[in-house]
Amino acid sequence: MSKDKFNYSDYNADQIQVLEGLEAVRKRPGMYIGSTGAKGLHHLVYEVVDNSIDEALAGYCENIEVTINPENIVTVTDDGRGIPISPHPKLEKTAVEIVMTVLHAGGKFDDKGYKVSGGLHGVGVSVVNALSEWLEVEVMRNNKIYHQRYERGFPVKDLTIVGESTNSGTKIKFKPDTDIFESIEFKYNTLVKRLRELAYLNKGIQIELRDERDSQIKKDIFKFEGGIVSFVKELNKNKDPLHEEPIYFEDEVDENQIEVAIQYNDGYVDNIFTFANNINTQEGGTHLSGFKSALTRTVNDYARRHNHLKEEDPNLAGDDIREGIVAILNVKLKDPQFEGQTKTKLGNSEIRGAVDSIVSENLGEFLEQNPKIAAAIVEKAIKAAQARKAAQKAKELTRRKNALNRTSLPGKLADCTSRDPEESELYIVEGDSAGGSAKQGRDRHFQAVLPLKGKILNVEKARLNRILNNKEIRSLITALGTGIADEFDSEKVRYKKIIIMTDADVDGAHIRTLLLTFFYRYMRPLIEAGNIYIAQPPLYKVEKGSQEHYVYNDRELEKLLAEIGKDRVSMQRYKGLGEMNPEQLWETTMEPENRTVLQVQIEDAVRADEIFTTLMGDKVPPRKEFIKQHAKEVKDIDI
Ligand code: 0RA
Repeated sequence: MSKDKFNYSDYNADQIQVLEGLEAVRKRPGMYIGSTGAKGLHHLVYEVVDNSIDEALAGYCENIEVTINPENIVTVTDDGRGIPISPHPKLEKTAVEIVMTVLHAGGKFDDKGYKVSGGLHGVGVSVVNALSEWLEVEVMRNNKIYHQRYERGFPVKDLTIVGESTNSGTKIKFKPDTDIFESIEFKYNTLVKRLRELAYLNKGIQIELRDERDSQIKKDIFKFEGGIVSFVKELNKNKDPLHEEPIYFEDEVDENQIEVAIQYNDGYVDNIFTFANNINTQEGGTHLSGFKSALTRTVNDYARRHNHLKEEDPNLAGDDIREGIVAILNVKLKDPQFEGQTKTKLGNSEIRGAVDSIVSENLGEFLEQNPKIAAAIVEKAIKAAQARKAAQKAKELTRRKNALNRTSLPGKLADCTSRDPEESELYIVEGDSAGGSAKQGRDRHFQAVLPLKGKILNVEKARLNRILNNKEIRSLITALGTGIADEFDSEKVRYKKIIIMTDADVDGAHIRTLLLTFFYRYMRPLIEAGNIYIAQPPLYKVEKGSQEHYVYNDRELEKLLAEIGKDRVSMQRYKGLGEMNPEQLWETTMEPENRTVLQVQIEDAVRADEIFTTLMGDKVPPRKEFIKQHAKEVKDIDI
């Protein structure tokens, strides 16, 4: 066998591998980017940006620019070293072509051996290439500009020199493939959220976003010298902090970087956001558990040493110490292991101890050096502990002595006969009159109804003991069967569908927000599991001759009237659920075959927290601003 022939067949085998790799991505895009919906589409941008961020973290890049061009063509530019263009000794291709066409090739050329992107994305730019109608890469390196074009992943010609430049960097321009994605319309605000978050998590990097699709160009520049300290301040901007400057420290253990920023406010909820390699670890993990145990131990140690706690006092509980905390825990590790349902739970066991020791050491030192702040934090935790003790009795009232015995259920609950949570539904209904209709109209085999009188308490403004003094909330907890606070157990939920049904007016919207705030603050796992829904009662009943139509929004109404004409039409606008008789309520809003229910999801925990604080907290100006900004949307919901 001649040498040439040998090389030829070797080259061929690699070529086939590339073909198969890109083919696999195009065949099952969901495996690589999660979905072919909006989420997957935006992942393409994050994937490219992640590579630029890695280049910045290696110390070679300061500016990243993302532009949405007309026709949803995206350009990502950075001023890093530029993807290497040298021919690969074995594969007979340039390095840039390998990065663009071989799955997970990025790291192969990496001398730093440290890649931050991972987990959800971190699949490599080759995946973006495979899923793009076309992609063009431009590399500035060695005083030259190199260019190559690909179509659906395959190079249409070799890398060529197209000019000269004394700068260095990479520009990747791509058009997502309409054969792959449901829509290729990029959402500016979705990109804003992620790019801003990246700028917070990687201090000093400037990320610019431009939208040039309209003649009116939109543009934002994100750069935070303060990094996660700026992030924490931003999260607390509508709250009253206990101390002006966030507590901040960073350290490195075995090449794992750990940084923490903490600022307490005078509120009652805790907000700890954790990130691993720039990924929001929504399901927590080892870094979070290390943080929590160090925080609890360190504050208790301090409180004892400085006699805030007497010898006979029990330790403060973790929940008490976390009341009012806003914290960001940002770790970057060499080899992240992501677990959990959504792959957002960090699994690396070595990071638990690393975070624990860094937090106890640095936080301990901070408390010793800042006795006023330390006292404020400890005193707040002591008050929280007292309130928790006061809530104990009320909490017991929500605990059903015997899950099989229905006599301990609230009197107002019309329970269903089924005891299988999988098929059971709970309608939480505003007012006794609508509650009455729902009770009569329901299918009692699997539908339970709990009417709530008036407004439930705003949980954003009260501690647990006061919240549990509220009868409506106690009924709700008992009906759900989950218990509350440290006793909360989502496995015990008696209904897998919990449907909030309120009137289509301002009061209804308020009650719905109060309930959602309660679920978000105290029963978040139910939201995360997709158990919470919002009923969609019709807004109008339109009759013409013997025909009856139920209409759910104004757009639908216009469409219907255009179809059936406006004359001899009689129209009823439902102001409340109570105006519908039980049959109508069943047909339009409760019958599984006909109804629409909206599943409540937490798209973005940072944003959700901000919305609840703004809407339910006690600062008026930001609420006014929020309502002003969203007035148009509000009008659409409630005319
Ligand atoms: C492989 C190796 C090196 C850099 C890169 C890839 C790189 C990739 C992208 C993607 C977007 N921007 C990028 N910047 C760099 C190391 C380069 C060297 O050693 O000179």
